[in-house]
Amino acid sequence: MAPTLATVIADSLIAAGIRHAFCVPGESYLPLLDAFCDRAERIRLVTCRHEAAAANMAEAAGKLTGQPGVALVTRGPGAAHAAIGLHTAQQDSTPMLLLVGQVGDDMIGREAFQEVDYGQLFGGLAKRVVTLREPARAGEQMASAIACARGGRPGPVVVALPDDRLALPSSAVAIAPATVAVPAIPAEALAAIGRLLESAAHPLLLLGGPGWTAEDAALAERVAERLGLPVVTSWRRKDRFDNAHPHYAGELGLGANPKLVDAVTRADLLLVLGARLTENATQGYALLDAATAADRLVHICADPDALGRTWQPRLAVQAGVGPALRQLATLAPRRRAHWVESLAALHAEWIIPTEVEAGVNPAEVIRTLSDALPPDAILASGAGNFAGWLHRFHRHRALGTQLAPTSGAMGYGVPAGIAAALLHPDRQVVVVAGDGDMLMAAQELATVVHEGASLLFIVLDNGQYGTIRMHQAKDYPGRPIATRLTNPDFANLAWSFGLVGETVRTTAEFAPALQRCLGKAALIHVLVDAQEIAPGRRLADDQ
Ligand SMILES: Cc1ncc(C[n+]2csc(CCOP(=O)(O)OP(=O)(O)O)c2C)c(N)n1
Ligand SMILES: [Mg+2]
Repeated sequence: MAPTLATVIADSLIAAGIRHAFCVPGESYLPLLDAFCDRAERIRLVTCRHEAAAANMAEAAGKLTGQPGVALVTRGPGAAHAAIGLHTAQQDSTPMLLLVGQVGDDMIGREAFQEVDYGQLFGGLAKRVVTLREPARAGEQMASAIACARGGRPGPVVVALPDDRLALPSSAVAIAPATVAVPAIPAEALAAIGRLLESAAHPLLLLGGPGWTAEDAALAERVAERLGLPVVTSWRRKDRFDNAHPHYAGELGLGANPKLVDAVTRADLLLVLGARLTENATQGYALLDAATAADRLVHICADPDALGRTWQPRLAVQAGVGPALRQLATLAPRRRAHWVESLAALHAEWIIPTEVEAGVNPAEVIRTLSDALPPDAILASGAGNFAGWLHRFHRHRALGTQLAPTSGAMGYGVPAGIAAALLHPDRQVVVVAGDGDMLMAAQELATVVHEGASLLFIVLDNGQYGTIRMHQAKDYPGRPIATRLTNPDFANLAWSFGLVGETVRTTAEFAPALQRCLGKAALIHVLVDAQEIAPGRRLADDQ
């Protein structure tokens, strides 16, 4: 078939090394859908049941591959549904492309059927919004959009597709976008960091952010060992460092270990690598203040906008994670065994499973799961108090094993896990969801079966939007409202879609159920007592 603007788009994705795209089809972009017919061997088009899920799957694929994750959605309603994936890609700094239909140039501006101004709708979410209207420039614009999504601080790019242009013949060639080399730490700054590390008694290394490779994660271990540094990971970036490594001290985020927070507050040098200093990682911007930042913060980040954003560090360096780690590994070795061990001990104590007064113990469930999984298993979750057990008691052992939105988006874990299972059919994928979280995306159980994916869903069902209930109990005791939920029988729901379903009513029932479900497309419905609101904590009031 002769090349068209639409075929150049599909070929541009392939040229960039993208192997999966996630869609809900729409009549607004039929020529592009059609282009996938002849390219099925080179790029797999996954059919989803909701655009939020397609966008979340694309975001997860972006996280896992480092290439932009691609979602294709129809104009207007499809675009509006997909917005949540863009928000997560923005907050999580994930490269992503949203290819979205648009009304034809012949009628744009009349508020035609499903017309939306994407510049206005997505202006605050996307790094760039481009419209492909000139067939001869399609190759250039696609490579540029992909380069934009990957470059600097990665993020989402929206590509609008006017429907009267897509089938036009195109002379453009699909071109692979350039890879931009990330800067290294300038020699003077490296020497200054070396001096600060030399004189610090209680320094800490805080890891996070995008752009990590497996080699970087291995190098981070060498750097921590050589420089005598305890390691803390930023919120929902636990897979940047082996959680079983003797230098690992835990995660800074919502529900962080108070003793760890205290230790970070007391550290005389905070070496932040790759991470932005976000609200949740900094405990509501309370970890530092203007004076202490100027004194003890060293911030290395590829994104210049993250440097000096909230505090003015002693040293702020624009450098990529990989080059920075290679350079830090050349600094003079230092031993701080007591300091490292004391923080590791805090962490070891923190991950001892907490108790419950009633019902299944989610801490034991996660510990059992964590012990049973191979180190490369991928864990996906959305938002809710249930994630507190997952993040605290599961040990991530390798990079690319955590899919959790720093945007706090409910409904993320289900599609993210499905994307992971499709990208890595040889690895065990587990979605841990709350009852609220699960039903924001349960329609995608159909996608699991339709696409032949194999993954396990664990639903921690406490019959409520527990997080909000917890806040109500604290701020409005005795006045719960809008937080109680009436749920389906999740095991039966799973069976009805064609998955295996199990129900677990006691802690002891979980391990055998898990053994029966690993390696299959399955769901385990775990009934949790509504009063057990967080690890080791019951609701403050008794309603
Ligand atoms: C898309 C979205 N909507 C609403 C919220 C607000 N919110 C945060 S947690 C939560 C409740 C989560 O319920 P569930 O998944 O059952 O987990 P639980 O807290 O009960 O463990 C809500 C409504 C959100 N974070 N994201
Ligand atoms: Mg719940």
